[in-house]
Amino acid sequence: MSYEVKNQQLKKWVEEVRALCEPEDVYWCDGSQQEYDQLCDKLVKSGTFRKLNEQKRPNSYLAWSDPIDVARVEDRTFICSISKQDAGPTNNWMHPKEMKETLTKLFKGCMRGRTMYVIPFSMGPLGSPIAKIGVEISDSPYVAVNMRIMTRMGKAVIDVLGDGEFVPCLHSVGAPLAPGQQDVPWPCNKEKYIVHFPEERSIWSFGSGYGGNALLGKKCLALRIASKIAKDEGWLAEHMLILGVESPDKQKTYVAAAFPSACGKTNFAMLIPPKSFQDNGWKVTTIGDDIAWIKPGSDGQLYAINPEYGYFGVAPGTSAHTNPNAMASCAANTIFTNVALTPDGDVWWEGMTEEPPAKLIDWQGKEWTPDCGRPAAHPNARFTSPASQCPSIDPDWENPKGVPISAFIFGGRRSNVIPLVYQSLNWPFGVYLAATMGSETTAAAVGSIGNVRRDPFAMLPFCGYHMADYFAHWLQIGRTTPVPPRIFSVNWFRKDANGKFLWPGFGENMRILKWIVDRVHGRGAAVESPLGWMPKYEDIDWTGLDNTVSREQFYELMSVDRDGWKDEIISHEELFVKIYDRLPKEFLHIRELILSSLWRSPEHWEQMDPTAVEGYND
Ligand code: O2Y
Ligand code: MN
Repeated sequence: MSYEVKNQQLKKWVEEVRALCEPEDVYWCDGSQQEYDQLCDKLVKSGTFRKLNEQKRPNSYLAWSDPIDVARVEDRTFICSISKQDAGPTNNWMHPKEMKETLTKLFKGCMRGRTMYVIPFSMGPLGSPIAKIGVEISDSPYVAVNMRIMTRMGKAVIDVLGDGEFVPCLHSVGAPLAPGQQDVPWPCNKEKYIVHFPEERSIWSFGSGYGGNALLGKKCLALRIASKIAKDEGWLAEHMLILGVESPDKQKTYVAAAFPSACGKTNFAMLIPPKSFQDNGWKVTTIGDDIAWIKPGSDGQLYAINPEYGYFGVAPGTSAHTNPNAMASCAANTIFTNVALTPDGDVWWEGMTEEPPAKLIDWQGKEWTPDCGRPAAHPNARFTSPASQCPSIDPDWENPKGVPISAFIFGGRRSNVIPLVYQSLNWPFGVYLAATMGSETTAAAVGSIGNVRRDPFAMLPFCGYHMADYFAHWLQIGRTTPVPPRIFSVNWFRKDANGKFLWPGFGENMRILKWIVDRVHGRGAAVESPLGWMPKYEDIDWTGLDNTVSREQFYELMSVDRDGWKDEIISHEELFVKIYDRLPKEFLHIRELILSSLWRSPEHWEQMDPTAVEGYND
């Protein structure tokens, strides 16, 4: 140990794990640059890393994983609460005692021939009252170096920890080495367990070295365990980006937004406003791209921090066109996983450039040409980059108090039914809309809502307890927060009858964001619809878009198709029935209220607001 550790609990746990896992040696990470460089050199020597061209990609490395270890494994992820009911029907469960017996057998001797790294980390700025400390023990140096980018990691954390509490996170790739046995570049085990003990607040992960399975601060601690802590303590741990909008008069408004995967979450977190908005003084800044911890402040507002320190961003589809801020973030000091290697020692992935390079080495180490019929990068290929390198990073991104949240935005990928944007009538309606959000897994047939995967709050794989209790917790936060943020629904993916996207693209999302910010400050006009408050065509700032979105197109994007909504409401039942035992009673009433609004005749609805245009009705 190169530094003093006073925490007896931590020393005792490290000793117990050493005795169980039988590593060759134990190394306490100090988090220094020198240590990082040495570990990267070790990973280059072992064949896990390839150093990239220093001119093109300074201080950066490429790793290719085993093809059986390329993504989070939801079917091997467990919430082992004492009672099965507390995990709820949307989580895998096993009794903690039984799971501990299973895991103890797997972990016995699992680190033989390897170094055991002790990785102290803070989720959130060091010493922030919102932050939490974890200690990951791992036999993977790849995990140690990734954790240094993704979290505040090392000796400074031990100093802040003192005698305090930490979340123990035990990880092994599950590939012990016999004496003299040659290691492989990506050790892992075909048997995998990603296990959470929510009452004990501990994590055990076995068999995978990849992403969310292995970097235990992210999905395991910051979402699954933290969501349970948050429920017990009265705050929120959410799968949300946080961004700031600065208006021409320098007013700053922060919003948090949840989207299921493949909905452009990172692009939204790092949004660059259209030129005309920039010229008028609008600016978007990034606090976080994936996770938000949100706590009530003494002034009655909710304050959010990004508990992470880096991005574990998906590479394919990211380009200077789709997300220049993400490209700048991974320009240096980055670990790439499962992308392709160019002949000049740089990286490439699908969508990075319009024209693919003539030849590459793909993520499986095979020669690749554009006509070979295989993707060059794995679809879940990633870059691990320091958040500080993002050009849009907000000056307050490390503010230990967090930033005040004025709005929550929930969105999915829906080709029909869900309007471009609407504001929920009040907090409980907003909780209902977030609880019933969903995304299409494949393109929907016109008029069908058959292939929608419900992903409440984008938290389905990340909630560490019963989903219905989570909804009740959100309702309770609304009751106890004097100034709750406004809640909005967005859908950038609505299509016309010919299957063409109606909204012109991600860059234009700023226009909707501006309306949301205007609503929050009580200056945005809106009309009442059966779902909530909606902008009229005139309420959106179209500056610089030259009629690209016609009035008719806008009202098609905004239309509330009554028959479609009746089907939509019926399909909410599928989720509600699944979690019926603990479903908040409010949801049944809200469902009835939406239905009754849909049943109201269009004529009546128009009468409610004489300025409402025909396009709002079907
Ligand atoms: O496959 C993985 O382990 C990465 S999953 C991931 C990474 C960054 C941000 N979000 C996610 C996610 O699955 O939501
Ligand atoms: Mn995520």
